[in-house]
Amino acid sequence: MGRLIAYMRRMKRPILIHPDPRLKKVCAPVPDLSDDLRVLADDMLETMYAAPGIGLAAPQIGILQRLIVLDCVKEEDGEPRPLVMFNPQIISSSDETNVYEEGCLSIPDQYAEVTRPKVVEVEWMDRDGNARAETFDGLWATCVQHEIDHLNGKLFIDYLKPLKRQMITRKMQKLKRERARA
Ligand code: K1U
Ligand code: ZN
Repeated sequence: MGRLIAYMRRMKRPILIHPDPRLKKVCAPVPDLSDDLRVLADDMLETMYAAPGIGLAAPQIGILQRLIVLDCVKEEDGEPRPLVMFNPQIISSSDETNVYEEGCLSIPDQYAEVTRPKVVEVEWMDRDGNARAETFDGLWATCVQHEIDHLNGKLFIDYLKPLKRQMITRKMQKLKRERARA
């Protein structure tokens, strides 16, 4: 696909809401980069910024491939830092942990504290096919772990006690019924 057509096809995609079997699947590695995959990554950034969110994983839009996007620059006047990661892998994690109140675009308006390693080193392939590695701390570390969990069929509510998880799941089932009726 030509660059112009790839750009013109950029669009926001609908985000799946939990519970959905596609959000529980282990995603397949991306074997080779293509223009279609670059369009997908751009669409995911568009979808993430519009939500608004600080991350998005391909299974959240029904694509079961190992691709995530993130931008944790929260300041209104901050320079955006969109990251596109194909086949991201955590290669080391700190013993020190961090507690963050997480949300999820597939579980709207529900937040809960999750404990994760404070610092992680991640390797991935970028939008241009280059191998990249970086150490992330704070919110960036939390977000990249949350997104990689999505690629393994894991949601932040899987870290919660069963009763709390069940309560949130029931709320989401109700939300989906209401949205289907509207
Ligand atoms: O993966 C997702 O569902 C996106 C999720 C990422 C995330 C949030 C918090 C902790 C870890 C990972 C979100 O972006 S939820 C929305 C959100 O956190 C937010 C939205 C607007 C401004 C700031 C944050
Ligand atoms: Zn999420």
